[in-house]
Amino acid sequence: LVLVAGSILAITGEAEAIFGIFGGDEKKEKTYTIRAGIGLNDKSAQYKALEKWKQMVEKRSDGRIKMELYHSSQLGDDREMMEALQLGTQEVTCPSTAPIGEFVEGFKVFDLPFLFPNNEAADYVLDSKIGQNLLKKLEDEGMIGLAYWENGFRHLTNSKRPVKTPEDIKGLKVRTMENPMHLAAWREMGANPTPMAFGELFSAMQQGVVDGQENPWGTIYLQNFYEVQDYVTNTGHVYSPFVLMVSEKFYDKLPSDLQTMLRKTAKEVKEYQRRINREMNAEYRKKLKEKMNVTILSSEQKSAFKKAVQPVYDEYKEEIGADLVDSVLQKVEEYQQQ
Ligand code: TK8
Repeated sequence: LVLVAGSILAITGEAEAIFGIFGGDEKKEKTYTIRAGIGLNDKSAQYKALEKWKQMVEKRSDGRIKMELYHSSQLGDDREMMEALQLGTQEVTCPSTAPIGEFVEGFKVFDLPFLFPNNEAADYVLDSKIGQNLLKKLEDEGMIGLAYWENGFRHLTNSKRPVKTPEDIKGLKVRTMENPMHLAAWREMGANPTPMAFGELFSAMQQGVVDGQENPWGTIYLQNFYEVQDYVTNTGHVYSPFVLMVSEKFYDKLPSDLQTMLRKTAKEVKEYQRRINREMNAEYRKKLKEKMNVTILSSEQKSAFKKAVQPVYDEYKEEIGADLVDSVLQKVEEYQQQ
């Protein structure tokens, strides 16, 4: 009996395979290669999460998808990699939202200074309809947004002096991400900001082309920024989300089961990525005390920075979309009332 049942199963299996081939579903037989590139190095939470995603994707696609990972801007900087996704010459990248704002204006909303009071408020807004609708907008630009991962709260480092007040920032040459709103915020704080790709930053600091930069604790530590920067202040002036995205040109070639699997796994890994990123940021904040002069601001001291950047809200509200800005502010408020 067992034998009979076994051979019936075997026949059914074979029949299905033959059917599959003659059924014309050629896509199902094909294999695909994903080249995924990021700006941070292979010690980052971003890279560790990509490794996890690669494992999942290769396993769940039964080997139909193979993923190659590239870190440290090996495939280009955030903006260049997004352009490659548009052209279909690269399949996956995971930029900060700041450079995305140059492709889809609405993304600038998340880079408004001091928007999110903490990580959880960011999760609440990003994972809500508002965040998801913005991801959809990427499709008009040839990119499919899969999930929000996290870069994190950014803090100011510099090679000149401890920063305790906005006055201390006066005249500092600060590198910013490529987004005019970030430039405006640093101008309001009295700095002399310059936009620059992440891959050029270390040598720019080393050569004194810029005095400072801002990034999360993990990046400051793991990219060895402390070798060329003596001072860090926990400004926490903005929270940077990452967006894991895939080229629409590539995505459209995939059979629908693989499309669904990519979306699902990207969201599953999101939880892991955010968790280890937060753990790492906390750990490296401590470790940086051995490497740098660390200034921790009181909430009163922090208010002075908040006040200094307020004009950026009025300056950019229309450009971002007044309704969008209001709905995000309302959502943050809703989070705080919970
Ligand atoms: C990495 C960038 C980087 C960002 C920056 O590609 O440019 O400072 O924080 O992490 O997205």
